[in-house]
Amino acid sequence: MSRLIVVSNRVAPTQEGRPAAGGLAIGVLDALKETGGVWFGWSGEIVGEAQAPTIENQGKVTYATVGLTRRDYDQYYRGFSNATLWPTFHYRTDLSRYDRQEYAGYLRVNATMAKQLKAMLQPDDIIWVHDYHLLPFARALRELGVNNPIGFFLHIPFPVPEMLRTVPPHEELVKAMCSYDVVGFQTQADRQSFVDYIERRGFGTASDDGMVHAFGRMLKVGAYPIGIYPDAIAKAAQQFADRKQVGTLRDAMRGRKLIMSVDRLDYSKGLVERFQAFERLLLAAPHWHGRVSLVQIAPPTRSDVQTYQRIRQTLEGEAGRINGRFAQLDWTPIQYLNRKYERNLLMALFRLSQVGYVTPLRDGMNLVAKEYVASQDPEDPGVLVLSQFAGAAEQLPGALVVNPFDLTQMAEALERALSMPLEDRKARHTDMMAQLRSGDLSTWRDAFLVDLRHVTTAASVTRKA
Ligand code: GDG
Repeated sequence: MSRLIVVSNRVAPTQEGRPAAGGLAIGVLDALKETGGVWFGWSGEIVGEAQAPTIENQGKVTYATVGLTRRDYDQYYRGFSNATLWPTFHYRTDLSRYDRQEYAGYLRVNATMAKQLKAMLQPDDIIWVHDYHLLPFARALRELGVNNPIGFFLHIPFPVPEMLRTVPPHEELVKAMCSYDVVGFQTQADRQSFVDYIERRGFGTASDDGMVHAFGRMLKVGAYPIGIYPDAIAKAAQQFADRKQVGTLRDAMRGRKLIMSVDRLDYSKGLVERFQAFERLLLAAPHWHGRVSLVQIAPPTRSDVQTYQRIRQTLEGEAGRINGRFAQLDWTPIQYLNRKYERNLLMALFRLSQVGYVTPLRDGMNLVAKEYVASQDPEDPGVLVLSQFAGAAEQLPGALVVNPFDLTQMAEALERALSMPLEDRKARHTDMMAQLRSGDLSTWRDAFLVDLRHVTTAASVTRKA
């Protein structure tokens, strides 16, 4: 069996078995631990100049990490990846900026990392590249003469063509994406946006078998919704229920209902709207005063990107304002916790709560929504309130699906979730667990890798013929 090489911007070696907060790190690590292979990418360190990768073996996984120079970090990571691509791909062109130097840095880092990886490659390696930082990575490898199969998975949404066109080098980026053999998206809608861009601009065509012919290449383009391991999460949620922190919250909540939200602190997650909709519930339904609290856990990320500093301030202001308006001596409506918690503890907190409140303005998938469902007690499950703009909404029909721009609708959904009869809650939970089991994390990984191996085999057969 050929070796699997996973490439992502940030490699997250486990510290005591725990990766960083963030869906990509969690998904990739769990997927790679079973198959074994190499994980190549940035170590998270800033260095004086580019060097050969540092190698570290942990079980079946070999971590190969490289540092970034300050200039690389500023231009490639903080700049083009997180101040241009991330906001635009999340439909926030108002927060997006474009700087030619930063784009040059983005291409340069992709080329440097491709060179560093090439030195480690064996002829039958299969390469799986992840996320928006590395859109041109396959092209950079191809320019170095690498002919191995290379697949790409985008964890975040792919915007509709009109939105994509606001990124000045859009054409070059899409052309570069066509150097992959398989390009995967979270949803059919994202896949369609990519195909629409190619077809409408006359760069190529898609056929019914999922293949796209564009820029003189043939690639498989598919939707591969990322999953979780629902039963492992259910078990962890149950096992961690007797942790001290869970007990403390349980005591504090006696006689009160709990709404739980967990997100990286990011403007795409709709946190401000979420707080405001909760405020609207308190305004419309005074019977909930003193009887329900929202716990929002939001560990800061990318805190050196300006837009992230701003969202943090706004949110602190909103939490303070709403609490100031409604709090009583023995009741704080919003508990806003700006720090990271142990993952299994989060699952136990989900299990303790009556409502999971997951309302991003845009999200590729949103693993928290899936984790919330998996963590519930099947005999007394909580209700998921979920944004229609999370990829997960395509797969969790048992959720109360809301438009996060409609604060009144969100407040109504909260009311409905808090008052839902047990039978209804159980039926929804059973439905969603079945979905989560049939589309778990290994389904995602295997479906992608089967396609990557298949396309490659087909291509080599064609070449030989
Ligand atoms: C990207 C896409 C896509 C959160 N806080 C803590 C913590 N987390 C964990 C959650 C969850 C993960 O981080 C977040 O994953 P999401 O999927 O919700 O969101 P992104 O980080 O934006 O992930 C997303 C994902 O990639 C996978 O493809 O679903 O759409 O944006 O697992 O539980 N973990 C710990 N402490 C925290 O405080 N340990």
